Order: sequence, then structure tokens, then C-alpha cells
Amino acid sequence: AWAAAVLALAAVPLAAAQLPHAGPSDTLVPAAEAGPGVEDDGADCAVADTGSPASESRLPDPFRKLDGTRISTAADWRCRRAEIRELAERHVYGQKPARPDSVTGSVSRTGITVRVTHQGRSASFSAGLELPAGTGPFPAVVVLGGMGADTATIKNSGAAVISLDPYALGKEGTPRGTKQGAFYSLYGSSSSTGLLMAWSWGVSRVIDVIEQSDGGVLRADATGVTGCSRFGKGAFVAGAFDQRIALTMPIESGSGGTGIFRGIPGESGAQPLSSAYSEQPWLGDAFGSFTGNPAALPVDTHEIVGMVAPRGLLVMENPHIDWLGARSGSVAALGGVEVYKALGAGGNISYWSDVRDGTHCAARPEWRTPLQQNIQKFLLRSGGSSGVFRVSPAKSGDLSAWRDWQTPDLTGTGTTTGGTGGSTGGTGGSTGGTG
Ligand code: MCU
Repeated sequence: AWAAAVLALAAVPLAAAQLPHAGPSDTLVPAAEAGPGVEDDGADCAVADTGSPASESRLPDPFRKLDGTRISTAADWRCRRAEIRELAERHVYGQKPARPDSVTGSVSRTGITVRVTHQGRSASFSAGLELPAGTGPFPAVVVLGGMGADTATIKNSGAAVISLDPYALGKEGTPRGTKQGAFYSLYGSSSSTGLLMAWSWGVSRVIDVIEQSDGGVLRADATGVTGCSRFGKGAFVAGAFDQRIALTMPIESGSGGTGIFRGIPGESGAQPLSSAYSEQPWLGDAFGSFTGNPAALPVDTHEIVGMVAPRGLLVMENPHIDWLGARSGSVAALGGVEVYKALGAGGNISYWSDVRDGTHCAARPEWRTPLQQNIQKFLLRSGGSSGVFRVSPAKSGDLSAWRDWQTPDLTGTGTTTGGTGGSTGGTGGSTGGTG
């Protein structure tokens, strides 16, 4: 009944939303930070197709390469990250194609238009834009789907809100073989790529247009992304797969979102993987072989969290609705923290599930301050507050039960660009709120 209510909610026309801006923190790890304009800094890494790995009931080691060796330097992370990206595309979300042949469009003070062309096919979509007070240019937060995002706080913090309708990119309600929306107009209605990646691709194309604009309205190097529920799943994927996104803020994303796939079957009341796979074609078609056996997946969502590192990440979850699988979400965040720490960027990830109101995608006073602080740090780059970790005692997972690997210090090896000093903000007490 809850799911049905949520579906009814989702059928309401998407409201305009406003977003904050994102920007890299000055404490990021240079070796692992993509430069401006780089959607995927590991695009040139060769990733071997090693076939199906042995089943692993615990979380795969984020630091172990497909050839079986472990990485030991920050420079190694670039191509290890590319392996995770490739495995996630192959088995979970479907492929995200590189930038299409042509992306054009416009940024005005009220909206953004995008036109994409690839191998003779084209599509167009647009997004709303609301600016904060001031003259700009502003950072911006892309709000997917318009619900559950605190657009007032985003604008009050100094960031613009870009309202993007995910369904213009990938519609819900279609069978997997006949998908619709701008992404599928370009890459084919029978593309095996799921809706979350189609939405994520749309966010990337919006950033392409911002980059090509004259920079008078929006800053191209300061984009964030957020969304709640199914759009929280989309925000998570968007932030993981585009390194130009400086701040990623998934809200109540649940099963198929941040929650570790391996944890969902054992989490009482959590949306089963088979349901997340079949309710809508959110995940890629290939995920269908894993819904009954996530231990066979060579990747899990703690590594998708790791793909966001060392960029800003604020994971927000609701512990009151079992269906949302917040315990599995907490384990993903704790596992992902290990990647942030290894890169010397432990202070760049925050997690908050200790909230009072049980309503799905409610406006929550608890998240105002962390939202504002993350916008300041990663989009305005004007504040250096460390990450916070506030796990609801009701949905607090235990990472040690899920891993048999330890976390290397990748920063102590003096590789490449150096200058990692000051980047270890710490996780702000990763057990806060669990007592
Ligand atoms: C948490 O996201 C989803 C959930 O996976 C679905 O089962 C339910 O129907 O809808 C949620 C949602 O998107 O709510 C708006």
C-alpha cells in the first residue's frame, strides 16, 4: 500500500525545483580529482572482461583489481575506479555512452535547453532554472523529479536550482524492450541501459551545455545533483558517473539506490531486488540475472559510493519505512567511507538517517544545516566543515560483518601530484547518533 501511495505521489506533475551549486573542495585529493570538464577521467583505462567471478557473500574489495592485485597508490585508483565503473555498467545500470556527436543548447536566467545529435538521430529536452539572490554566476544543483529536495535551502545557500524532468530522458511505464525518452531516441528503444543511467546521462548533457555557455549565469565547475526516492536512485548514479558533479545528494533512494544489493534480501521489509528490477526499468536489463543472487555481482554499491570519492557526497535516508532499506544504505556509506579515507578525503562524505518525520520525501529540518554546509564547501567553496555521520539507531548497519578487506592508505605513497595535506577531514565521528 505504501508503494502504491508513493506511485500516486510520483504521478503528480513534477514541481519546479531549485538547486545548489557544486564545486570541488580545496581539500580534495589531486591525484583522484578529475579536472574541470572531465566526465570520466578513466575513460582510457583498459578494463579486461574477466567473465563471471566467484560468488562472494561479503562486499567485494574496492581496492582489489580484476587481475587480483591490490592497489597501493592514489594514482592506481584512477584505473581501478574505471574497473568498478565498467562492472557497474555491465551488470547493474547498463552502459552510459560517451558524449554524443553534438550537444548544443542555451542557458538563460529562467531555463536551459539541450539538443543532442548522434549518428543521425537527435533529441531535445529542457530544464527549468531558478536563481538565488545576487548577480552570479552561480553554482547550481540539478533537482531530478522535483520532490523531496529542499529547494528553498538550496537557493538560500546561494545556489541555483535546475529542475530536470527525468521522464523526458527515460519514461516510466514502458516494457524493457521499448523504452522511450531522449536517451532512447538516440541509443534505441531496445537499449539495455536502464532509466537511472538515462537520467544520469541527461544530467551530464545539461552540464555540457553549461560548459559551452558564456558563464554569465551558471558556473560550469560547480554543479550538484539531488533527488528523492526513485530520483534519489538517479541522483546517486548521476554523481557516480560524471566527475564534473562536485556534490551528490541522494535522498531516501532505497533498493536499487544506495543500499548494498547484498544486504537487501536480509533486511526485513526492504524492497526486494526483484521488485526494484521489475517495478520500472530503473536498473539495466543485465541486473535481471542477479536479483535472486546478489552475491554473484562483482560489484556493490559501496563501490559506487567510492566512485564519487573524493567529491562531495551527502547521503540522506529515512529509517522509518522498512521498504527503503536504510540499513543496507548505511553499510554502503560506511563501505564507501573507506574509499574516501584511503584517498585522504574522509571529510568529504556525509550520511544522515537520524530524522524524526517518517513521511517519505518530507521536508526535514535536520537536513538544512548539512545541506547548506555541503553547498558552501563543494559548490561555493567557501567553507571547510567536515563531514557528518548520523546513523539512526533503528537502521544502523555493521560494516565489519560485511567485509574481509582492510583499507590501504593510498596517500602516503607520494605519487603524482602530491599536496594531499589537509584533505583528511575525518568522517566526523562515523558512529555519531548510533548510541
Ligand atoms: C524509494 O523509491 C521508490 C521505491 O523503490 C518504489 O518501490 C516506490 O514505488 O516508489 C519509491 C518512490 O520513487 O517514491 C516516490
